[in-house]
Amino acid sequence: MFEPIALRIGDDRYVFGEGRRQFGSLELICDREDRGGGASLLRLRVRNARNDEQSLPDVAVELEPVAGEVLEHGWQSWSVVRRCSPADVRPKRTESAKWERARLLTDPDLAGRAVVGEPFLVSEAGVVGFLGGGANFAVVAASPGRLEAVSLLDGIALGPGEQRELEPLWVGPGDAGGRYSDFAEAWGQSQAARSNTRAPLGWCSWYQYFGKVTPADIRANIGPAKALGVDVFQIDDGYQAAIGDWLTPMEGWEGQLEDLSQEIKAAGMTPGIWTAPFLAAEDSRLASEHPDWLLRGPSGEPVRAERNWGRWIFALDATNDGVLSHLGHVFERLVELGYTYHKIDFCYAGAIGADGAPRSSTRAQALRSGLAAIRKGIGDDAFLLGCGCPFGPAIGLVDAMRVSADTAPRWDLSQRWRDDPEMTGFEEHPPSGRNAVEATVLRAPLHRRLWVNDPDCLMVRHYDTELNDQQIDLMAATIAGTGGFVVISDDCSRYGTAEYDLLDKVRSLDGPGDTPLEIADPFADVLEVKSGASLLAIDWDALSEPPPPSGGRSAVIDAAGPVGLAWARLDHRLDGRP
Ligand code: 9PG
Repeated sequence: MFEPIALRIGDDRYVFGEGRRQFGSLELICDREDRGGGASLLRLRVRNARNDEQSLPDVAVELEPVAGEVLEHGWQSWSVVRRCSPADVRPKRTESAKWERARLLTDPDLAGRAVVGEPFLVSEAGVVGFLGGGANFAVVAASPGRLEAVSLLDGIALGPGEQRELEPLWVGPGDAGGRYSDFAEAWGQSQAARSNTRAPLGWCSWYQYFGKVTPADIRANIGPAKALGVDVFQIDDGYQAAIGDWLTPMEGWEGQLEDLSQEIKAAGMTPGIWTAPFLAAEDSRLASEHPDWLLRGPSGEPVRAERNWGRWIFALDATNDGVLSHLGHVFERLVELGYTYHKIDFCYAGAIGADGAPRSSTRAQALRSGLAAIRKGIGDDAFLLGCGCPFGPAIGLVDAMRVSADTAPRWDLSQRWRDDPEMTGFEEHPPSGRNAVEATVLRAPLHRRLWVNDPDCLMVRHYDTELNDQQIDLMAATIAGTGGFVVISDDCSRYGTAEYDLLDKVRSLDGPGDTPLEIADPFADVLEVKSGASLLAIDWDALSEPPPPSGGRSAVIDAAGPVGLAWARLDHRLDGRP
């Protein structure tokens, strides 16, 4: 199972073999190490056998293909995560704009051509995936009758006689659920994961106030949040003059960041703040004052990383020393202003790279050095939460990672997202309650092995929402049953009995449920997530059935099956009854 069959170097294919071999002007050294229990590790090194510099092609190992279902798993927090057949490649994705494919996939050219595990593929026959992630990106691509583990070397230059070690490939045939945990364990260990940081109870402004948040909204929540036992009080997007200008307040926010951090601290909570450190809006001060810091394509034009906030957004070049010292400065300053909890968002922008431009470091190295500059700026004791972030380069630098698409105060996609042609084939990506639940459940085994999993915020409110009671319960159960990192995002000055009761129920699992998690069988009809003390069961068909003819897909959830089941099982274990 998963036996290596062939090597592919650029466009050339060779029979697989271990040891040292020369292919044209490149030498490849391949070792295989037994990791016990049937798992093994494949280590590849490439050496430039020429007398001059050469640019590295991608290097792939073709493996015996697998039958049955696999898990598509995209590289960053909001990428698609879903169970599917390797034949379900979603050809429509080839029609999406390049920037959209580049933000959701490690390799935009694979969109619509393969079902990809980035950087690991869970299948019914076991798991194949790359460890590490700070040196180079890598993916495992499946299509009918074909399985390839590809190291993406981004065309970087290797000097004469120089050698480079690629991230190692972990090959673990066997039971899918068990192997998923084994892989996550090995992955975390390979890059010194920060997996033991205490997870605070948080409050976040985004899912109640969105971009229109005001200092008055923040003040209205400080007292009530403290009364609920909130430890970290986090201001999200909406305080800054422009994307990129984090230290310049938007109108109405002058002087408020300083004042609010004092008030939050005086109430006994830790101030937290949102930034998107690798982005710069086209009309930001950052972009106009430091045009040399922008990532640029071969003809010199800034690379468009994002279409959001009603404009084009550029990416910073994280290989530029000026950018790295800028990041260090911004985060030192935010700490001086009192903020020691940092949600850093849209981090994929630090890793998109510019096609066709010469590179001295890989995209993974670029992102990792940017993240390291941020960690240095905030210091070792501050809490760092990655979001919109490719996973591998962040391991060992972040304390927590968003592992899902955005949640929303509605179960299904809003009309805006359903009408967006860019989303065709990526329907699991845009904000919705369902999308947050599905990815959170399918990524549960990463919790406390790579970091603390952030399932996105919990809205327990029964006002200002399109969610019905069952959907709110299911979302709460999912968060409680996947590690219990709870960040509420409601106007909590309006909480009543229903909200207090639900929050109590979720928080009762905080301690006992916060252990490394196992998925019994990722492909089961009723998917079970187990911690040391809790069991969350989700009826998968009820989550993902197509819409009934009469209306939205949420009707399926109204049938109460998965909701009742989830809470029944959680309560069952909590009470200690058989
Ligand atoms: C603030 C928000 C919140 C949220 C983050 C992130 O695909 N998209 O267009 C897309 C837009 C926003 C987004 C995620 C994806 O949300 O996850 O919690 O902080 O930014 O702008």
